[in-house]
Amino acid sequence: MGVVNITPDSFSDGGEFLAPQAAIAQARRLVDEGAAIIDIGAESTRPGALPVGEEEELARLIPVLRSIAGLPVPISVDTRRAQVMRAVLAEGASMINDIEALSAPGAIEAVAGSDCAVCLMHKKGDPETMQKDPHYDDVVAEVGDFLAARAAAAESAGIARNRIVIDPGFGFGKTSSHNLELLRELRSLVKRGWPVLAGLSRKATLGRITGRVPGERMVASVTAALLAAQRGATILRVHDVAGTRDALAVWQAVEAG
Ligand code: HH2
Repeated sequence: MGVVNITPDSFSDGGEFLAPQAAIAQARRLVDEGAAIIDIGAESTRPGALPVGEEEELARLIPVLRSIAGLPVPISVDTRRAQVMRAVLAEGASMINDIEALSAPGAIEAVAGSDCAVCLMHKKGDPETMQKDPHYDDVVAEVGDFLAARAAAAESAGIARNRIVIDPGFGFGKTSSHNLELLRELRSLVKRGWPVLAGLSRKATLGRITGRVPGERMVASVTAALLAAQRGATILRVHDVAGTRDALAVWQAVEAG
């Protein structure tokens, strides 16, 4: 899954793709590099980010979505608002990627009323404050229990099991040690029974390990994506598609024996 943030302030690529033409060109580039899904988002959720208004979110998303709807891959939209979900699904989006796991009013219904796929992500707290001393007794169990409960709620609302993907939400209300434990134990999340999406690309934990700024975290991100794939992740949410594909190709060649 190649990421395109149509925002002025994303931690990873903020401002680079705010102009529709830049976002459209980046989506095409990522497909050329081998992305199987494109994920577009118009609201930064980095720690400390402030929410964007619904009108502004749609004004950023819709022109880009209309232009890339013809690409030969499904388009996912990263949003937490039910009205935005309805609007982008009407414009041909194939997947809703929700960092709030469909907890906003009307969100479950918006997805249930379509046939799109959905990613349910775990986060603790809100972007504004979530990195202020997050605490878990057992992060792997707590995240897994939360996601299983949200997936069950989605299924009860009529979203078929084969439309659902779960995501531990690396960096969303988690310390580096929580993130590393979730990655180390990713198989236990896979065992819950839904495909797992992993998004570690350029995140702060990789910066802490390597001492590098977001733009210099490509090697660390590709390494983290490979480790997630080896532990059973089905979808890798990444900014650097070509490098990730190369790493996966080497791994798969070795495994093919
Ligand atoms: N991470 C970010 C945003 N959306 N969605 C899912 N499912 N999983 C993630 O890990 C995830 C996500 C944050 O990364 P990015 O989009 O690069 O930055 P920003 O939120 O600042 O736009």
